[in-house]
Amino acid sequence: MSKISEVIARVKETYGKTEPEFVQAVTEVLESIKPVEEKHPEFLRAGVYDRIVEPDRVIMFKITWEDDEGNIRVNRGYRVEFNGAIGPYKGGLRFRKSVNLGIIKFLGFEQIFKNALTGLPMGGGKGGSDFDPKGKSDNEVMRFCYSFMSELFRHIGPYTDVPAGDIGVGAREIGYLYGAYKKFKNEHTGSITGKAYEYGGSLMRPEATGYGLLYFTEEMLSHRGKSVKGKIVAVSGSGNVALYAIEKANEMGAKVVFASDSKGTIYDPAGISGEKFAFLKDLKERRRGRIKEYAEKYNVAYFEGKSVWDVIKKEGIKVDIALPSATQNEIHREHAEALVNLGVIAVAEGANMPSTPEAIEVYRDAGILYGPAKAANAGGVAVSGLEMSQNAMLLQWTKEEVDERLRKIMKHIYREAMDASVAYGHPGDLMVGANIAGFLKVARAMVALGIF
Ligand code: NDP
Ligand code: 2IT
Repeated sequence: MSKISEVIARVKETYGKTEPEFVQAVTEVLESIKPVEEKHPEFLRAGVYDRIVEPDRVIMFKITWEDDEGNIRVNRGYRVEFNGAIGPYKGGLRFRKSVNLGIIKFLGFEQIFKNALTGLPMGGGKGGSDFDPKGKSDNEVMRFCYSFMSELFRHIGPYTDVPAGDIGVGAREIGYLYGAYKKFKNEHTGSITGKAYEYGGSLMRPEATGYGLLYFTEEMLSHRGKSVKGKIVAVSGSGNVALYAIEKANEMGAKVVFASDSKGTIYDPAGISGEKFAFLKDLKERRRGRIKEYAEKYNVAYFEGKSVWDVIKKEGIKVDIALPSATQNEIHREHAEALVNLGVIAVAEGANMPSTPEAIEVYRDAGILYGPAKAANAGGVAVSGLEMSQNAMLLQWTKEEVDERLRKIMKHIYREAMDASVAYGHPGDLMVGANIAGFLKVARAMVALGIF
C-alpha cells in the first residue's frame, strides 16, 4: 500500500465515526496528491504525509457569559492551529450551533493549502464556537465575544496566529473580539483581520471573498473563450460571501436568479439586482432578517426549507454558473446531476467544501469547469494577508490598490493550480492542481525546517 493510502486509512479508522467532515477533507486532498508521492521521495523520508494530517495544536476552552435575563450560559470554544510551516496560523472563526471539533479540523486542514495557494506566507488554522449569534442582542454578543477572547488572547498574535471571520462572525463580532484582544493584551496589532477600516482594517476585505470568487470564475471561463457576462447565475446563501458574489456578478453583467438562507430559497428570474439587491443586502447584513421578506416584498417564488440545489433539481431550472456560498456539503450527487443535465457550464465554490465527493465526481465526469473552494474562495484570506501586511507597516492602502492585488492573486492561484495539474498528469483538473500546488509549498517548507 502507498504511504498516502495508509494515512487515509488510518485517519478514516480513527475519526470516521466522530469527525466525518475532517475525514472527507483529508481523503479528498490526499487522494488527489497521489501523483506527488513517487516524484518526491524527500517528502516520504521526512514523514510529511503522517505529519500533515495532525494539527500542531488543538485548543479547547469553556466560554461562560451572562444573557440579558441574567442566566449564566456556557459554550465551547475551539482554535485548531493546524500547520505553521509557511507562516503564522491564519484562518477564520465560525460561530454556529453546529460547530464541533471535526468541523473546525476540516476547515483548518483546508486552510493550510488554500493559504499556501495565495502565495502569501500564512499557515493554516481555524476556530470557533457552538454559540449562535442569531437571536442574541448586541450586548449578549459582546459579552460572549469578550469571554471567548479572555481565553483566546493568550494563543494569538500578529506573528503567531491571526483569526478572522467565517459563518456567524462578521463586522460586529470582529469588533468586539478585537476590542477584547486589545484590552487584554494592551496592544494594537494586526492579530485579527476583517477589522473595520477605522481601527486598522483593510479596505475591500468585506468584499474580498465574493469578488475573488467572481474573478476566479471569469479566469476559468476566459480560458474556454467564455465570460461571466450575460450568464444566468445561482448563488446559495445570503451572507458575506454570497452578497458580494452577487454584487460582482451583477457588475460583470450576469443575472443572479437564486439566493437563500438557512430557512429557504428565493427565485427571482428577473435578477437580484439594483434596488432589489440593495434591499437584500440591508435585510441580511444590517437587519439580520429572513430572505423570505424579499420574496414577499418583490412577489417572487419562495421555497421554504429548500436549498437552491433542491429547487433547481425539483423545478428543472437551468443556470449557467453555480456559486455555492452557504456551507459544507450543500450539493449532493443528485443536485450535481440536475445542474449538469440542465446545462451548467461552471461550478465555483464560495463556501468551504460545499460539494460532496459524489457531486464532485459528477462535475468531473461531465467535464464542466470546476473551481474548488480552496482556489475559488481564497480571495478572502488573501486580503486578510494584505491586511496583515498593512498592519505590519502601520499604513492603509486604497481600495484600488487592494482590488488590484486581489485580482492578481486570483489569477496567480488559477495559474498555479493549472500548471500543477499539467505537471502532475491531470491537465485541466483544477481540484488536483490546487491540492498539489498548495501541498508542494507546505511540504517543501516542512522538509526545509527539519523534523520536530
Ligand atoms: P455568513 O454567516 O455571513 O453567511 C452564511 C450564509 O449561509 C447565510 O445566508 C446562512 O443562512 C447560510 N447558511 C449557513 N449555514 C447554513 C446551513 N447549514 N444550511 C443552509 N444555509 C446555511 O458566512 P460567510 O458568508 O462568511 O460564509 C459562507 C461560506 O463561505 C462558509 O462555508 C465559509 O466557511 C466560507 N468562506 C467564508 C469566507 C469569509 O471571508 N467570510 C472566506 C472563504 C470561505 P442564515 O442567514 O439563515 O444563517
Ligand atoms: O475560509 C476562509 O478562508 C475564511 N473564512 C477567511 C479566513 C481569513 O483568515 O480571512
